[in-house]
Amino acid sequence: MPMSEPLRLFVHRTSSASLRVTIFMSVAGVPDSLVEKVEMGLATDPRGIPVYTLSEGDPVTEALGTTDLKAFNPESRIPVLLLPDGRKMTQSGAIIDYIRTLHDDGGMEPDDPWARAEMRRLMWIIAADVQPYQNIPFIIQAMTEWDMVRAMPTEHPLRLHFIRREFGAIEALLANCAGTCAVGDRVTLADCFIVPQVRNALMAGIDLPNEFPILSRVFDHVTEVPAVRRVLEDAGGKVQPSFFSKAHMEAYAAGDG
Ligand SMILES: N[C@@H](CCC(=O)N[C@@H](CS)C(=O)NCC(=O)O)C(=O)O
Repeated sequence: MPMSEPLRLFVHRTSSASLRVTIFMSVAGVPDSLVEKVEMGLATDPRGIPVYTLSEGDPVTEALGTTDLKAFNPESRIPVLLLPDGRKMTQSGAIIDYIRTLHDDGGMEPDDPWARAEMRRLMWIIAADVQPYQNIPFIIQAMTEWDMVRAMPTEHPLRLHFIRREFGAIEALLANCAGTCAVGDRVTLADCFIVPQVRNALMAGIDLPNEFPILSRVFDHVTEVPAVRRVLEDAGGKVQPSFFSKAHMEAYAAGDG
C-alpha cells in the first residue's frame, strides 16, 4: 500500500522492545521513506524510575501540548507506530506484522510451518515470559513501593531468576531448531526478539557462553550480521549500556532508595 508520508516509529535505543522492531527493519531493508524512526526522550521520575517522553519540538508533542508519553500511548510504553492518518499501533510484534504487510522482508519467517511455529514460540517466550519480569520500572516499583528485596535494579535477583529460567527453556529449544541463527540459518523474527533480550541479560551480568552456550553462539553469529550490527552500534553496543541515575541505583543497592 503506497503512502505519501512515512509512518513514524517512536523508539528509544535503550528499549529492548523498540530494538526488536529496529533490528527487523534493518534486516528487512525497510526504507526511512516508508517508516521514519523517531527517537524519544528519557527522563527519571522522583522514585528513580526511567520514563520515556515525547521529544520537545516534535509535531506530536506540539499537538498534544505535553511530552508525557501517556497522552500519546495510554500503555505508556514504547515502541509506538504512528500512521499518517493518526492511527497508532503498539506492541512490537503487532507493529512488525503490520510493517510486513507494507514491505516484502525477503523471507524473515521459515517456510516450514513447524519451524514458523518454533519461531513464534521463541518470540512469545521473550515478549511474555521474560521481558515483563525484568523491566527496570517494574523492579524499582516493586522495591520502593511493595517492599521487595533491595538490590541493584539491573542485577536484581528477580530479574536474574526470570532471565535464567526462560533462557534455560530457550537453550533446550534451540538445541532442536537453531542453525547459525535461532531457527535455521537465516535471520528470522525470533532473532529480532532474542538479540535485545540477551543484550539486557549481559548488562545484568549473565555469563552467556558458560550458562547458555547455544544461545551464546546464536547471539555471536546474529550480532555480526551487518544489518544487526549497525543497529546495535547505534544503540551503544552488544551489551545494554546503563542509562540509569547513578545516585538512585546506589541508594537502592544500599537499601535506602
Ligand atoms: N509487550 C510490549 C512491551 C513494551 C515495553 O514494555 N516497552 C518498555 C521499554 S522496552 C517500556 O516502554 N517500558 C516503560 C514502562 O514500563 O513504564 C511490546 O512488545 O512492545
